[in-house]
Amino acid sequence: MKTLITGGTVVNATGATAADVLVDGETIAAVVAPGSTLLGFDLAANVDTVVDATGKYVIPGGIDAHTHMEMPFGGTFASDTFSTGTTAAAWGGTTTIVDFVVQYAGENPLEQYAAWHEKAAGNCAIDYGFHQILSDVQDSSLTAMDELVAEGVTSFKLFMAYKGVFLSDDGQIVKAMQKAADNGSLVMMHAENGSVIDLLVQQAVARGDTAPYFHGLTRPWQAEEEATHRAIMLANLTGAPLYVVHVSAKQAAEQIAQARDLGQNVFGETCPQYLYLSLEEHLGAPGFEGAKWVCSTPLRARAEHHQDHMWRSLRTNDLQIVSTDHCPFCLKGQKDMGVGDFSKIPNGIGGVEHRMDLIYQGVVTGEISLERWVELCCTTPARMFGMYGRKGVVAPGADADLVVYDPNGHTSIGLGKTHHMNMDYSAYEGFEIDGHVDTVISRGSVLVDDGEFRGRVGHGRYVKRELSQYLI
Ligand code: DUC
Ligand code: ZN
Ligand code: ZN
Repeated sequence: MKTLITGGTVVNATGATAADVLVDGETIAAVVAPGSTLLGFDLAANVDTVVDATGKYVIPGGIDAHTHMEMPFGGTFASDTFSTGTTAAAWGGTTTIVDFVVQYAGENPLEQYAAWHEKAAGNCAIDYGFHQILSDVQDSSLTAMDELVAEGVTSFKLFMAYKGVFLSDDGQIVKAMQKAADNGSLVMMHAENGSVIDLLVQQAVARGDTAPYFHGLTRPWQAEEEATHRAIMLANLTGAPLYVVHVSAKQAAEQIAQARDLGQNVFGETCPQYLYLSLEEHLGAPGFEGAKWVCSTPLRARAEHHQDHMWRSLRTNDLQIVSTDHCPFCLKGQKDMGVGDFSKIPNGIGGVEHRMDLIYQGVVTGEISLERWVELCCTTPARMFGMYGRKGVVAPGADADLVVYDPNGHTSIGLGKTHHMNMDYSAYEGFEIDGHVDTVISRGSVLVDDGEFRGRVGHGRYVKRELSQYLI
């Protein structure tokens, strides 16, 4: 099966150029000048399918390196299964996710890893890899880290918050970092000071400050900055590379920038919610509505300019990746567990479907370049998490994961409009996007075309990842 994508502008992180893309089977066979006969024959006449991309961008399939499909959390499960979540991702131009295997205290990481394979196998519409969450870091966890790296799980997430659920103490963090420094894997950090947050939450609830807004006030930027700084110091001590997830506070981004300026292998991601949404407008919505946007790290005050700072950090490469931290919960039956007590609202926002569109808006408004959009959403995730070459680039030999994106198209986000995630609300309801995901191809198979889902749950394969290809 051969496909030719003609007439488009191929956009890689390194540049944009008018080119045709020849797909042979599951891989990209050639990227050639439009109408080229370099390969010795008229390409268009010798393929099975021609996709006309005139006036459109042809980009690598999106990689969302931070998702939580059907995650057991907050007394319930994230509402997207691997099946619904990866289908929604495909609609939005994402062709690979890296999801988190969960290990709660006392559980065996390897058994959990096997359990996550069972959940995902045969149930994904797009390719998927795994990071491993470690909570209590036992000696057996350290041996498991080596075995997991051999399985293609080359990154480990630790938490400095959620005591009794996920939190690792500083000694446990150092142990895991020592192992990562030794075996070349990457430590991902949820950087918030959990003890301080637990105290502030307890005091707020005792005072009767129970509305969703107080979720934000009890997870202040100081708790994020302090934990980010501590994580950087512990990484420095051990020589382990560090990737800070879901950065939302400008002070935390500054900590990362300073460490990078000193030459340390420290990286950071932010998420669309921290670029677009805010404490005042969303978490602070009247009544219980703010529950829709309860996630951690929390949305920050627009008056303090965190959102502007996140865009700036993406421009300056102080932050390297945009992921979604896709962790959806329905309002009815899930978020509403926290009516009268914000601390019982399951933490999480769904957005796997909208990342490519939302970050493209940064190109439209001049926040980032076209190439930087691709770099943040496709290429750096591939490099950071050991998939580059196969994923994250439009080049011969790479998997034919491709998106035809129409800059003149339009997308209306919201229920009954563009919304395929298993959530009873949209965190981005009413957003109007300049741009449209027209065609999505995963390893040569068309998943989405012209407003129709043509993919198949079960098409997605496990991606065994290499060590990070991004370290200095
Ligand atoms: N933050 C969330 O909002 N949800 C899942 C876990 C996390 O760290
Ligand atoms: Zn987290
Ligand atoms: Zn997360």
